Amino acid sequence: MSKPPLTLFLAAPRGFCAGVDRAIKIVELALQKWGAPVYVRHEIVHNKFVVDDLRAKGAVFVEELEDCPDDRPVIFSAHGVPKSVPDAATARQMVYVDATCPLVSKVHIEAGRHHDAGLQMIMIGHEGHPETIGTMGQLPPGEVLLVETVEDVAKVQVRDPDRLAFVTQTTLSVDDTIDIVAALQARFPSIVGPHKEDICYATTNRQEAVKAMAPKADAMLVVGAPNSSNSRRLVEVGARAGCPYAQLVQRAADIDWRALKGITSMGITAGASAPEVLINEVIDAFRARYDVTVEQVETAVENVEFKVPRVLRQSA
Ligand code: 0CN
Ligand code: SF4
Repeated sequence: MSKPPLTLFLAAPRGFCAGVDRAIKIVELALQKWGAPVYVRHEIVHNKFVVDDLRAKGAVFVEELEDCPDDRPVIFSAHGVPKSVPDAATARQMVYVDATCPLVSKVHIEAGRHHDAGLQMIMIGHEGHPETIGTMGQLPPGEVLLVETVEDVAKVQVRDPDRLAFVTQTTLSVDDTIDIVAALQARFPSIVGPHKEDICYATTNRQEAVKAMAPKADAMLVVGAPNSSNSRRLVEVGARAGCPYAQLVQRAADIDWRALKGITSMGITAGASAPEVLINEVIDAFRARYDVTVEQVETAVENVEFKVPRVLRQSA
């Protein structure tokens, strides 16, 4: 029986960003330099397959610094950590390497600068996400107020409406954040902030590509993990841009083929923490069932690269 035809739109850019690439490299280089075990506080990036692969090479993943011994190196995940974490590691004389993405560190520095200038901070982010915890944890408790929605902006209680600044999580929905920033500026006209927000280039570019691809496709899959904020935002963006079916899958085995019955076009993208092998696995699953014609939907070309910390460079 001949396979049904399928146009497979591939969003570009998709998959790994420079911060994820660097964070994974840091764990690999640390294992080379110090041998196993090397401890990693939190999933280095939000992807089970990346984590399992590094675990097989000798990394030990824990949620808290207290779960690490004093005498083994520890790496902090790409999402960033509260100031108390490196402080505690220093107090215990531990060797640590910070794999926080430089674009997250930039937000930490911004928050510190505003605080030093005497401004109270508002963070736009998702409650409980490690990046939000890390950024809020740059300042003393109570100094950063969290808003998640436009409704939260109306409710937030500030110390002085004329002495405020805002920062954002790097992996938010660009469109939702525009609305939240506008609400903040309407309620607090003198609020200080970044030029637009702190959403990173990778998040922005992946959402742009989905917006271009989604209206053309009968259905769309985002390769990524359920705890990956940027991946989940891509599903929302796809649905809002008019794709009738947008779903997150960790790998090919998660594809609900019955839901895709009758489609003639399909869009595929991947979150910033999803490895290329899993994207290819998903594409191959379509090739096995359909006569696939691949079309790239490219809205940007990325050439960002971040260096690993100096302590790991000589062994590279
Ligand atoms: O999926 P990630 O590990 O993290 P979130 O999207 O949940 O923040 O991707 C890397 C992003 C960072 C920092
Ligand atoms: Fe850095 Fe953005 Fe990648 Fe997060 S998604 S690691 S902030 S480049």
